[in-house]
Amino acid sequence: MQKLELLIHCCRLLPLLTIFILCFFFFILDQNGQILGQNQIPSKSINERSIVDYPSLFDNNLKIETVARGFAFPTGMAFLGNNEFLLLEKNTGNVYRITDGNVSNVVVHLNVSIEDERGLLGIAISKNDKSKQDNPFVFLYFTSCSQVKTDSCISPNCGNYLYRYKLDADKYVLVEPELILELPSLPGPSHNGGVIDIDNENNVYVTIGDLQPGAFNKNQTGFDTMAQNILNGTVPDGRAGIIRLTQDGKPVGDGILGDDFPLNMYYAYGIRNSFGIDFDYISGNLWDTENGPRFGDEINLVEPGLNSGWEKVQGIWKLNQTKNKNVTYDQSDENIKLVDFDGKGKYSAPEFVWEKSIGPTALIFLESDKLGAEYKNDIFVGSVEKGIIYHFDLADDRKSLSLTGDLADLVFNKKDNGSQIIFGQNFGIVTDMAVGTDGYLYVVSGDRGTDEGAVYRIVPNTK
Ligand SMILES: [Ca+2]
Ligand SMILES: [Ca+2]
Ligand SMILES: [Ca+2]
Repeated sequence: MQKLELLIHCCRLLPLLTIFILCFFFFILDQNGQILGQNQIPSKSINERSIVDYPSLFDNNLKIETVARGFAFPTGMAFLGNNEFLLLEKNTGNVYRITDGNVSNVVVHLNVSIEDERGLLGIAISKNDKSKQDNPFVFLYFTSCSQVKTDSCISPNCGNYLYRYKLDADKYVLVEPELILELPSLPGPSHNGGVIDIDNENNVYVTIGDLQPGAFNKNQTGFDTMAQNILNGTVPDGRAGIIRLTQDGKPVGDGILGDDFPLNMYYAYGIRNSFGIDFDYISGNLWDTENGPRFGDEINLVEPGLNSGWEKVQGIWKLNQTKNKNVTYDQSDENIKLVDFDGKGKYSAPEFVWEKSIGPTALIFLESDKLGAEYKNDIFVGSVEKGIIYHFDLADDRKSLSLTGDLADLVFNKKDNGSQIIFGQNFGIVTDMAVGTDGYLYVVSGDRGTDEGAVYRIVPNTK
C-alpha cells in the first residue's frame, strides 16, 4: 500500500480538485490498468469451455502431444538442448527451465509491468558462437515501469528493455545482466512487440510496435514519429519497427536509414505491431507478421530498410481517418506520402494479407522433415483468433508464398475459403513456436480460455 500512501500524501499537498482527480486517475491506472486497455485478452469462464476448445489438427497423419502445462500466460520459449528449453511467463516475470517436460527451476525472475500487452515478452538464445556454447547469452525483452514523483504528482516512468544475460550452466541461473537496448513504451500500454531473433552473423533483431499513439491516446502528444510515416513527425525514437543490433548493443555497420541513434538501429519501420519474426534458413531472408487495426493483418518479407507503411497504409489499403472504409493503396497515389529517409527506406506491399484481423503472432520456418516432406522448409504462423495455426508453402524463389483458389490473390478476403492454409485450431493464443532439437514443431499456448498455458508438440501419428 506504499503507493496509496504516497498518493494520499501527494493529493493532500495539492488540494486543488483537478489535481486530486489526476492523482485518482493514476491510482486507477496503476491498480486496474488492465481494464483500461483496448486489447484485453478475452478469457472464458470454465462453464463456456467445451470439447471443441481442445487443440486439433487437420492432417490425420499428425498428432498433438502436451509437453508441459500449468503455466500462467507463457509468451516465449527457446531451446537449450535436447528436451530442454527456457519458457517465459508474461505477467509473473519468471523464466523457467523445462527439462523432459518438468519445471527444473526458475532461472531468473524479473519485475515487469503487466498492463495489457506489457510484460515479459521475448527470448532468444545465442548458440552460434562456439566459444560461448557452454555459457550462451540469453536475451530477454520486457516492459518495466517505476513511479516517479514530480512536483505535482506521481507519474509512471516506463520502458521496454532488452537485456543480455549469461547462462551459468553449472547452476542453471541467468547471471551478469547487461542492459543492451532501452526502447520507449509510452503512451502504451499495448503494441510493445518484443519478439527477438538472431541471424547467422550473430546480430540481434527485436520487434517493437507504435506503442499506441493517436486514436487510443488522443490527448497524448509527442509520440508521432517519422517511423510511423508522419511526414512532419519527430525523429524516430525506436518505436514502430524492427531494430537490429550487435550482441553488445551496438549498431550493425553503417545504419540502413541514417547515422544517428536510434535511427541507425532500424532494420525496418512503418510497423504497427509485430509478434513474429524468423529467418528463412535457406535464403537468409527475414520475415514477419504484423497486426492491423481490425483489418489488414500481414505477412512480410522484410528486406533491409523495409517501410511497411503504417500509419498511412495497412495491408493493401490506405488508411482513411475520416471514413470507416478502406481504399486500396496505389503506390503512384500522390495523396499518400510516405517517409523514405532520403530514399533509404522502401515501401513494399505484404506477401500475404488478412482482410479481417485474426491477430497473427509467431512465425517460424520448419527446418525439419520430421512432420513429412510436405511441411519441410515451410512457414507456420500462429494467431489469436480461434487459436489457429496457419501453414504456407513458399514459391521457388523463397520471396513469395504459393497459394491457389481464393487465396491466389494473396488476400484472405472475408468470404474466402482458407482451408488450404489452416493447419490446426483451438491452440488458445499462440504466443510462440519453435522447432525442437528433435525436429518436431513446438507450440506455446498463452491461454486456452483458462489461466493455464501449455507447451504442445506436433509429431507424426506413427511416433
Ligand atoms: Ca505493411
Ligand atoms: Ca510444403
Ligand atoms: Ca482472396
